[in-house]
Amino acid sequence: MLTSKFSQNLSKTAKKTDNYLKKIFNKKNSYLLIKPMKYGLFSGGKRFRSAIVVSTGKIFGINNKILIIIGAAIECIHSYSLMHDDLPSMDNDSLRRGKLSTHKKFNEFTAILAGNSLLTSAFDILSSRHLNLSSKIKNELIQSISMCCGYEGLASGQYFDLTYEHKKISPKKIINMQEDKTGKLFGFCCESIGIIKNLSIKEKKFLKDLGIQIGLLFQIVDDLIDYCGDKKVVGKSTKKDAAKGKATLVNLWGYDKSLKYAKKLKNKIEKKVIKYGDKSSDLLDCIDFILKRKF
Ligand code: GRG
Repeated sequence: MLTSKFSQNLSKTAKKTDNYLKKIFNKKNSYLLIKPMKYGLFSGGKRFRSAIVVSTGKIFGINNKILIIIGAAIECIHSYSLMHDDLPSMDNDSLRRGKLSTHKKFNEFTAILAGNSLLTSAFDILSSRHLNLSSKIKNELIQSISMCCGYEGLASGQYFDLTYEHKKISPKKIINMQEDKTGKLFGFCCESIGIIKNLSIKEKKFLKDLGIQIGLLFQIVDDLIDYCGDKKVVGKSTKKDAAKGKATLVNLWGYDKSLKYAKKLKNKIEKKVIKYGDKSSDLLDCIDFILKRKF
């Protein structure tokens, strides 16, 4: 069960993130792509990446409004990646967050263009005057998120995820692929805090690597949920990875060994976070949620 404190925090952050995003997109309803963009963006996501930004930012005493804006930009990219992930040429899924995936609700070209527009909206949000940070910091944030999403990050991870289907892939390669596909965006969630606080290169790298490990744990648990989760609870089809011959640790090692690996990884992450003392309790709650989650 989720602790009530954690679920309250998560829904508070989700609400604030959604309110910020609604303020931006509700003003733009006259543009026809806004409808599919909003469909994919406001379809009931947990906003867990926003929660990672807010809880990491809390450790360093960063203003909540700044954290919500950064989280909003990240959630645009996350929703974009899900829209494209569901496309027929990628994972070809009809269900997402308990609803028709965007290309099923609209059509394929609309989902591609709405997804692309959510990506560019993230850059718009990070460069906006509402984000009360210096141009130098905004520039570094945009540069870092760009690298997380492209050929060094999400896009590369997705490329290998699709390329590895029905092949025997080593655990090391699976982990590298998942660190790129899912970990790198989490890496940015934590690294962004180091950028805002103007920390040393070493400290920023520590935060980025911490986020990547959190993202890897999140992905491994996602694969465990795919293996044994309930479609109604998860909001998307389950048991797809085996059918598609996906290169996952669960498909390679089985459920029990993968769960054991995930628990070890969780301990490793917690040891890193604990060094931040009392202020890290919200981030520790987020990490705890990852292994407990059923959706
Ligand atoms: C360059 C951004 C970009 C995308 C193109 C399609 C693609 C490349 C990458 C896909 C990456 C992907 C789908 C990773 C899966 C990550 C994952 C575990 C998603 C589920 O996240 P949750 O549970 O979802 O946070 P909700 O619905 O709660 O938001």
